[in-house]
Amino acid sequence: DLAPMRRALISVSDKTGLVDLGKALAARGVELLSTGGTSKALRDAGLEVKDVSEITNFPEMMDGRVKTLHPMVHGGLLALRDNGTHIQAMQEHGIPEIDLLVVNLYPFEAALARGAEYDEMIENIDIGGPAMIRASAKNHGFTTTIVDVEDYDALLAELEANDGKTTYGFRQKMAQNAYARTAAYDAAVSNWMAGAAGVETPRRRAFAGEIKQTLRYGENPHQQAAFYVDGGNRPGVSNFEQHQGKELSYNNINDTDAAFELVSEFLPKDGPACAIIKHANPCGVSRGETLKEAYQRAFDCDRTSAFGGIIALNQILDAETALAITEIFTEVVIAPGADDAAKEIFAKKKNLRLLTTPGLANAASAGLAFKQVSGGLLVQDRDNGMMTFEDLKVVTKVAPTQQELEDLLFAWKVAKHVKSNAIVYAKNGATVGIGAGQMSRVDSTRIAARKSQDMADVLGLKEPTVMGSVVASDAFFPFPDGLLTAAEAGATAVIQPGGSMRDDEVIKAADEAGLAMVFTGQRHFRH
Ligand code: 93A
Repeated sequence: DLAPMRRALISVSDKTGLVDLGKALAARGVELLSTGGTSKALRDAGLEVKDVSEITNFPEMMDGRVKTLHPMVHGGLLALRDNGTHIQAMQEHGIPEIDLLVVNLYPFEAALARGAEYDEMIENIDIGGPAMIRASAKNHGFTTTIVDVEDYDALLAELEANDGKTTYGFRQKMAQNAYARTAAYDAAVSNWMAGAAGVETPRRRAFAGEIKQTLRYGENPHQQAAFYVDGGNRPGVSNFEQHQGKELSYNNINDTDAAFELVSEFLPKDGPACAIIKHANPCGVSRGETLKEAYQRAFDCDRTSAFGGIIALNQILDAETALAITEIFTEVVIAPGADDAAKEIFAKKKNLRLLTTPGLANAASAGLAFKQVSGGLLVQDRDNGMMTFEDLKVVTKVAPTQQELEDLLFAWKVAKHVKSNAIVYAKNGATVGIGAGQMSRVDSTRIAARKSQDMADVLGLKEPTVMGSVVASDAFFPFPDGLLTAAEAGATAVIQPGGSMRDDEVIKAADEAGLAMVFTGQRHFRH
């Protein structure tokens, strides 16, 4: 059993809660040791503090680069209190035992977020802090290591409940958190350096995450799950504000991410857009003169599948759109804001979750995407491929009309967010048939057309909406069959990457069917 805590070393960059903590510890008779800025803050609050430099007999030097890196400090953190030779060494050198370490690190991540210059980034790499954290955490049999301001209260509660001591379980838990913190810190440094040095595929890569939410379960109820965020500031599912409704589930988060990333392809300045997602695939995407129209046309692509879907909007949710959305059951709505009238309408639907984000995500931004495979991670650049009119190459005798061109690019953007094999029919800025996740491209082409026929039946239309549409294929048509299926369904123009061995055959078939076709030269597989 340990003696009650007698000495704490506190060295923090983020001074939040520092004075209260210092006072509470002092009130328990805990002696405070500290570094420059931290000492000053504690002293200014009227507390008695000993400077680390008094113990090391060295001044803080080299702009603070060397302040706690000393055996007088590390000996006190690392010494085993039940080991004769360790105790002897402490006595011989007058090393004070440190029972509690409270450290938070130089704000490297904050410097990264504000885009600081190289030299400033370097100065924000904390060396002494992580060294102490790792030493103290190793010695958790005897020392307590606190690295998060949010744990100050838990520490004080622990001392209160245990006569001024901490339990082994508490110290162990804090040590685990401490190592995750230094790992995340070094991951941030290493990933920043990979970018700064232009290392494209670093031999080693560090990953880290911080819990945002424990989840009731994973993809299925027998799977445990939690949501970890990497501290990035990309607007979206990692930094939404939830206004109402139950907690998000694992599948909700996955689908909401898919919905928001898709709708973020459509800049607000180009007009309202809406995406409805089911099981990570869109079942309707549309632009509109108004947000309500965008929603309704997205809904009309596949009303059956849209039930219980996730809706993403590229503009602030207004009352008329909110009203239209509440006509059926929807799991989640995510938008870059919602006005008060819209919030009032949603308030009546207790189960509907409304999430707002600080803006849209930048579809063109660089970043990494991870996929777990047995024993490792596949890492690639996120698919930020963008296509403009100028990039398209017309390969058929007939060229697309202006309206077709616009729809082709629209369908192409949607296809990028549909699981392969992806086929997307679109007309007048709205999808009219989506085929996703099939092993055969021809099947996706057929399924999408059949969905359009189904909707024509539901809406009481004479002909399926796919008549006179354009079609996008996420990868090339390896044979003419898929393309001909689309033509039979009623498509008049095609967008696809091209690059098949049989491009000639496919182009010939398109010409014979009177289709216009453009090649993008870029593929959008999504598996
Ligand atoms: O420059 S350091 O890497 N060298 C050190 O020896 C050292 N010791 C503590 N940074 C060091 N620290 C860090 O100083 C702590 O991790 C903490 O973030 C900060 C607190 O400094 P101050 O008390 O002067 O505000």
